[in-house]
Amino acid sequence: MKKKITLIGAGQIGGTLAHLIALKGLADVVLFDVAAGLAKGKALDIAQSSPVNGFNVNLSGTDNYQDTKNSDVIIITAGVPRKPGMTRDDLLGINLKIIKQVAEGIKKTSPNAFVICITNPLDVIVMALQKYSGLPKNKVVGMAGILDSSRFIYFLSQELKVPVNKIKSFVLGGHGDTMVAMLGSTEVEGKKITELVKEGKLTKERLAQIVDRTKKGGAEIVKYLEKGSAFYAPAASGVEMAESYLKDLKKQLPCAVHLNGEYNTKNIYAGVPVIIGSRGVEKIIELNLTPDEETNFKKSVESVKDLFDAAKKIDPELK
Ligand code: TXD
Repeated sequence: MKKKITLIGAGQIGGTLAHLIALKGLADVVLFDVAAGLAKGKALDIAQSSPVNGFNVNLSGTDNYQDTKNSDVIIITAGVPRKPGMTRDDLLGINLKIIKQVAEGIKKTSPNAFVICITNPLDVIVMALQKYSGLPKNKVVGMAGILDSSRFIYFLSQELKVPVNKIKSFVLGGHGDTMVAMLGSTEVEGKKITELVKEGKLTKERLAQIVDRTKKGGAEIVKYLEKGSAFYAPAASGVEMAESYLKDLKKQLPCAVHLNGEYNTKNIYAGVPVIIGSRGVEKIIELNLTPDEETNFKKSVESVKDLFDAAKKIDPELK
């Protein structure tokens, strides 16, 4: 039986998600958007490329939640992206209202879906989505860590002239300036990056610059594009999560998930390594953090908590 993925938001990321899912033949796609024409037009356009690329999935567009019912996966990008000079947090007010509408729309029509939220400010929006929808915490996750980790690995590969598949690393914590690059577990061709620094192959200063560029990776693209934000790498990251769920790949992926004591953190969403399989978030991997990583992770969680307090002021229902 063909699986069904609904994409709530048919904008830059939503359209790219639809195209990637179609090219991989992963599932039938329903593009949902309040701008119904955008959803219908993109669905039809991608469908018309199927003879060229040889994929065989159904694509449709709609602004009616009934058309999205019984989805296996829902990927949410509904919301507004940043403009130059804006922080992700500046999007809170408007995107909180939007995610409340989306939660209402999906909770009855797809109660068993694996829900991947991409809308910013990610950690607070995904937490609000879970609260508004009441869907199981292990089935409502945020996409950010895969994107941040991918940016970090790419920058390292450019610096060290090493293929990206020879570098292992990930970024944890909130999807913001406080995100934590896990240097203690970063390996380049099997060697710890701290060894490369000792051997003088990479200076501490240069490594710090690369970490900083990763934190600002989104803003760098927003500056170039002027209108809109990154969408190819975010879409690729969302598809990796959907695929691990649909094919029960049990991949270990950095995702924003509900913590209930793990990493000494309770009742907040933050980016940590998890196993994604057919039951959703199947396991939260608890790493031994270096003292630096521990301090930075705590700071990152604090910033998510502060922003969630702001969200509760906007909508007391989130209490
Ligand atoms: O790593 C990450 N999580 C981030 C997330 C990476 C990049 C971008 N990030 C955020 O994703 C970005 O800050 C935005 O909040 C979302 C979506 O970014 P995108 O670039 O796709 O924005 P677009 O192109 O504006 O698309 C948003 C669509 C647009 O077509 C609107 O009409 C639609 O959302 N929209 C809605 N759809 C459904 N329901 C409602 N209420 C709604 N409101 C707007």
